[in-house]
Amino acid sequence: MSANTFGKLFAVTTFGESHGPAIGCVIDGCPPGLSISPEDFVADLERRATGRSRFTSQRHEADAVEILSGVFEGRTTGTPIALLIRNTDQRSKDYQAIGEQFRPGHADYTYQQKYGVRDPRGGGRSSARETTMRVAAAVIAKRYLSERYGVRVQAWVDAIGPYRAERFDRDAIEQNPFFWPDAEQVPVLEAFLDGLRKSGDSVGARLTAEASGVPVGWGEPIYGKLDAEIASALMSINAVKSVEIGDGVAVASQRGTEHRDEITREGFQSNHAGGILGGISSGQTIVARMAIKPTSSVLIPGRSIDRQGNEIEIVTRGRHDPCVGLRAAPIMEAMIALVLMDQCLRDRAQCADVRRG
Ligand code: EPS
Repeated sequence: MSANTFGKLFAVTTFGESHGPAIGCVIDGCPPGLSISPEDFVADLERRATGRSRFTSQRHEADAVEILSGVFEGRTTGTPIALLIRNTDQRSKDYQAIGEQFRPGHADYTYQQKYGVRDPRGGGRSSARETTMRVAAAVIAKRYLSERYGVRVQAWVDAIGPYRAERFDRDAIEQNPFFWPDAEQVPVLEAFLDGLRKSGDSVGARLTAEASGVPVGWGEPIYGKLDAEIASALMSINAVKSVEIGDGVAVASQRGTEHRDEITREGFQSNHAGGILGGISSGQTIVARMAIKPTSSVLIPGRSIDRQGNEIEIVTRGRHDPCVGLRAAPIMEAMIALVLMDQCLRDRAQCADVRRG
């Protein structure tokens, strides 16, 4: 399979399957001198991991990062950084039937058709497990962006099924298992997800992310626009079905006088553009949204076919997420941070001598 590398100057290649011996990545192009240790990965990997609340898959992975290269005495050396995480809690017998069947709404069908062969155990390479390495690689990008530019990327969930966040309290986001910005709604969400889990069904979610502190000038028109690369990066996350930048789909009903962000000596007076104009960061906060479909592995029987084309009734057993969007906030942050890191290095390569006012 090709296309497992992401980024031009900060290039991340991921590898590994959900039930294989390990997953890993190689990061090429990281600036030298950045301090990194295995402990630095713990917080973000925990935020993304399964089994940390009753509302996610109960697979328990240690997600311990081994740094195999590119770091000497705690600092990056500028050479390729290889990270490895060994899989320790595979339960492949859950997937015996799936090897011969296609879950409706899952990549099982298209992987089989495209390659003529697939590793069905845990979804193989199509598993959400692959996103672990994106989050790990982005720990390095986030640290560089934060130390060098003060960039901060934060994502949260603001819609789950029929529920919408009613208030926005940034401090609440990391205090509940839903990355939800309104603490008062958390008991309602708990009851909803408990009921959903018992019923054997799943549900979709929407997330929003902000990147603050991004300087003006990152992004490469025409075919490397910052918004285009963020959209592509977010769309590459499993189960993402829509991406919006700034006001997103709402621009369709806006007037020019409503949408434009007026500029005074104090700066922009609004941020409908989501911090990007002409594919280049404007210096305002970058705002992106994405919608994640409901997990396709559900306990409720549905119609499908097997590899021989026979019609079957399929029921997926095993340890699945009732709402995979609940684990997507750190993944969304990671993809935005990786795009920003790459665009930062690309901007410096071409425009380091430009004086910006
Ligand atoms: C996943 C199915 C489950 C999840 C997995 C994603 O795998 P398993 O059946 O092996 O428990 O646990 O998520 C992870 C392991 C992870 O680290 O994100 C899927 O079908 O995508």
